[in-house]
Amino acid sequence: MAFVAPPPNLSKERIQLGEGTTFLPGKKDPSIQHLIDQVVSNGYVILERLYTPAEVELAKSELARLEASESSGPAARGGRNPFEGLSTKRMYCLQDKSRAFDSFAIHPTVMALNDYFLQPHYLLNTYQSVIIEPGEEEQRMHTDDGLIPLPRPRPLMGIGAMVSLDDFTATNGATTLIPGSHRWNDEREPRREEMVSAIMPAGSMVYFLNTVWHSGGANISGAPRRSLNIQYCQPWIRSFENMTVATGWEDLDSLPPKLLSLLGFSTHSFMGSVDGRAPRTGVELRKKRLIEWALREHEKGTF
Ligand SMILES: O=C(O)CCC(=O)C(=O)O
Repeated sequence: MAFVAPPPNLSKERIQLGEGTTFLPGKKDPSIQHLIDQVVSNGYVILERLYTPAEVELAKSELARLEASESSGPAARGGRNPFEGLSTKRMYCLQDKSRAFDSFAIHPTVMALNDYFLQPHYLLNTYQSVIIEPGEEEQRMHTDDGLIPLPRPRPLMGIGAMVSLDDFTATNGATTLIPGSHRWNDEREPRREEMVSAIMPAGSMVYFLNTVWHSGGANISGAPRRSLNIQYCQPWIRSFENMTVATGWEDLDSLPPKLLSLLGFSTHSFMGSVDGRAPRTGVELRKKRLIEWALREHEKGTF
């Protein structure tokens, strides 16, 4: 992996959607043209019954199993602030918790959409479950690129996708979105009345540009609304060198705190967190897990 010259300026190929979003179009799979058209026009598309009932059932049973376990994470029994949702349960880092969730994040249709809207080698930005319990209020309206202070029209930073593990209804907290808001400039403020609910059967996905205004809905039904929140981001949203992996974890205490912070053992709001916690805590938990794994393997005689 050599350090090579940056590519030529591709700015002229950028597409601008209204006054809100610009993006460099990537590889287009003609079989999904109708889906691309909906995303370009509304900012989102609903992909009905993308996943099999068996995949959905397995995901729900794994969520129930994980929720009961010690390693479920700090928001598994309720959010820590109104944005996470005080009556909303979240488990982060699903890719690290069970193999049952793999197929959701790499569905070919989703990858084909990402191949068009994002640049090659895009990344998983967050992978979490969002279980909105009865009584939860509407989440604050937001865009998922809200932590990046660039003026609109701004480059597309990523994609958000909500997978319904239960039917999403008008009363159980279906994600609400404002159609066309990916085209808005910075002056335009979102209004609740403009939002529409992503009503869809279990096993579906609402796929949206992260310049779209949206929120979790209020759950006034009697049952939880289970879902997966899968977000992807541009491949360039990271440092040249992967500093948190490139720095030995054995004796992090010997590094000056300022250097640790520069190496990514720090957060910008939620960015940089590990399983909903500070990255340093995440690393220490992983070290412990590795030591326990090595001891088990040693007992088995592997080494
Ligand atoms: O739960 C939902 O429907 C949306 C959640 C969301 O947008 C978020 O937490 O960023």
